[in-house]
Amino acid sequence: MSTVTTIERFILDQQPEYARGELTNLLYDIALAAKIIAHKTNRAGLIDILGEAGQTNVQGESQQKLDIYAHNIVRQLCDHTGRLCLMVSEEVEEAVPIPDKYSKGSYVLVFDPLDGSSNIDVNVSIGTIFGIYHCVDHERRGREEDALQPARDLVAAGYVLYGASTMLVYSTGSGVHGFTLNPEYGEFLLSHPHLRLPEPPAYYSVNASYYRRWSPGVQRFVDWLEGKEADSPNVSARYIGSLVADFHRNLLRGGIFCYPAEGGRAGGKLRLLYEAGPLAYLIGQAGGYASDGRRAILDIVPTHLHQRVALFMGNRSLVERLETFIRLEDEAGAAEA
Ligand code: AFP
Repeated sequence: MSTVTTIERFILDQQPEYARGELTNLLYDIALAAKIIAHKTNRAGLIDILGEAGQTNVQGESQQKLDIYAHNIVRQLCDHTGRLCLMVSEEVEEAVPIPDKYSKGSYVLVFDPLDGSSNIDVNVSIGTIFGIYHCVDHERRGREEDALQPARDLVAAGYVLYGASTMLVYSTGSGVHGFTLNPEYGEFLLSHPHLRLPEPPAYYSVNASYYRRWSPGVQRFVDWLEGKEADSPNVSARYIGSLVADFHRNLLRGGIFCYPAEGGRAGGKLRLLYEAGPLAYLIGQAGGYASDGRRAILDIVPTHLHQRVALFMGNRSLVERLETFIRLEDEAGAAEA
């Protein structure tokens, strides 16, 4: 009989001997939140029967938007355990403090509770993204400064994909490991140990309808991906418009995901702290690289919680080629002007 490895067992096995189990238990909390959110998102197709957000459903319950629901599940499962000193969520403007009645832990959780939620109504995969830092100041209760750390300092990061099946993929710095939720047991089972980006990469993912808004360097890079240059790579286009789903496919098949800056702005659409940072950490752990076009995402120190950033991530050879195009076209162009 083949061995079944549950996520609990795997996380525990990976815990170093000196550890007190705080991080291990925090990862369990997130896995539990993922199961509860998966249960809810699986029923999203029944929305016409159950009632839309803001309405009352047939059981007389008031419906919440699913991303608010997901935020509340994570917050409720994590705020009282004594493992966290602070949370930052895409859904809340300010950092979310740990209430004074609960003891303060030593980790910070940053998360996007339900990314791609505009895709729910059309039954497209969506996801949760999370990152975990050590808090900086152990004396005081959590403050914004505890969260404003570069992704290089993440202790762990991961995502949950609510797709044809629900998967939880995470890293604590020793590789990237994927677990698939077995709905019969209600348990995440190890299905994708030690994920590495395959070579050669198969796909590129970008919303090409924004082509005219990009800098010449990015345009030239996308032309190159599209096969318009003699040394173009043999990659095919795939874009879902749901970050976790696009990331997951490229992680398994190899490729590059791009969300460039537009119209001369420094940032793109995606957020540094709880989207780009955790995914950059994972892609690095899988042998790839993430950049804003000029520098590693892992090195960018956020100055505010909801900061946006241009994002290119995937197989290193493709991302480095993008950086070369930006250096040649954009930076040289700026020097001439
Ligand atoms: P929504 O949450 O509004 O669906 O946005 C999803 C997202 O933040 C991310 O998941 C996608 O990668 C990206 O936006 C897609 O953006 P475009 O629609 O501009 O291509």
